[in-house]
Amino acid sequence: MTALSTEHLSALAQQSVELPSWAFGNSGTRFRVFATPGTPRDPFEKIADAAQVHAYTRLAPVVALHIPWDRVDSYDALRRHAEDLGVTLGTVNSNTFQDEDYKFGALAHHDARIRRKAIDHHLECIDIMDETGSRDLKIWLAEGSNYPGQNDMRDRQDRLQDSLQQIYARLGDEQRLVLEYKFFEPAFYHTDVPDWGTSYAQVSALGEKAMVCLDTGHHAPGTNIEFIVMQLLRLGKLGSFDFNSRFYADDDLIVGAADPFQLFRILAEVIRGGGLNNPEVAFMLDQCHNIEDKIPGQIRSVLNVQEMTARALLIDREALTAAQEANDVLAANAVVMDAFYTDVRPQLAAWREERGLAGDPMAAYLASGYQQRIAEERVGGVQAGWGA
Ligand code: PSV
Ligand code: MN
Ligand code: MN
Repeated sequence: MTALSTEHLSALAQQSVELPSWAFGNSGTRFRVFATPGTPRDPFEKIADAAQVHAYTRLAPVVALHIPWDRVDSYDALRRHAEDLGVTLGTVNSNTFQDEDYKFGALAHHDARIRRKAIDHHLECIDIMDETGSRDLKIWLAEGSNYPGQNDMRDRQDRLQDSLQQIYARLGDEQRLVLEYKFFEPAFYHTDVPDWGTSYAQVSALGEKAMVCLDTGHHAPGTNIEFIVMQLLRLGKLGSFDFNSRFYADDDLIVGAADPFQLFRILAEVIRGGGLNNPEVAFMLDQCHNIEDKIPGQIRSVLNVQEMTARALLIDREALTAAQEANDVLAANAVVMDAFYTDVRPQLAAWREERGLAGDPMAAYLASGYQQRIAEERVGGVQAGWGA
């Protein structure tokens, strides 16, 4: 078996995955939200749970917030609470999809009042970023139309650009805006930012502090996502990932669960393009745990990212280039598949123990008693914001 080298392990030691605060709240589908015992009752408890994931894996030192779901009286207090628990506050996600006013759009709306309200919401998010020390403002827009003729798609692009310019102008020197795309839902005919090309066109017109966010669940079946990763890294515009996995639509299931090979291929392109441990690229999870316990769900997720990164690091680049240059199709493919089929778990477990962690972080967490404690102490946990 090919083993991970010291160089590989030091790259893995630097890896950092950002956790979404909403993964710790109750969530579900439009049919039902099933409550999990021990669910956090406020953002402080969400951060405490996220800190558990980091404590057992040393992989997840940053927690992303969602406004207004994580609105608190004092962001400074939230920041200090996070730091006391060994984590920091990360990306601030805006929300223009749960307000009656946004039924027909927000940043692209034709009504100046509603557009102003949506822009102001983003300016408030940047005020919060100033207090939390967050670098990134993430914008996912639920905007579009359901029927041909319902809207003027071109006017909407122009208004979107104008709104984004106003938001961009408020960013501090060290802050960035990342624009997420999604091919459909909740709009079913046209979506204002449906693909990486549209996001790229919109953010390129803003400037250097605006980048694309790639959510792995937001593509049509069969899309070659690693190609998009390659292209955005090549263009210097890959600002962040929202990792999750999907079987059908925007399932938001555990990353690497539906298609570990796809995650491996994505991470191989990240490594090839210089994106691994590159501060330009934020590696976030965007997931919901509808029926499983949330903290173990997040532990499983970050370990999946770590394991697939380790396998991708094992690709013998020299052998691969040689096979490619010799047009040896099968040999080139075999180099990639050899790395993918290598079970790195025993070596990673031993390496964790060398670093003072439990070899099996999931088992260590489950044995810690934390889950039972929060189930007893917390009554009436909050919904993540999704679902019925
Ligand atoms: C909706 O599709 C969504 O899942 C987007 O991916 C956002 O990143 C997330 O919600 C949180 O707003
Ligand atoms: Mn997302
Ligand atoms: Mn999504």
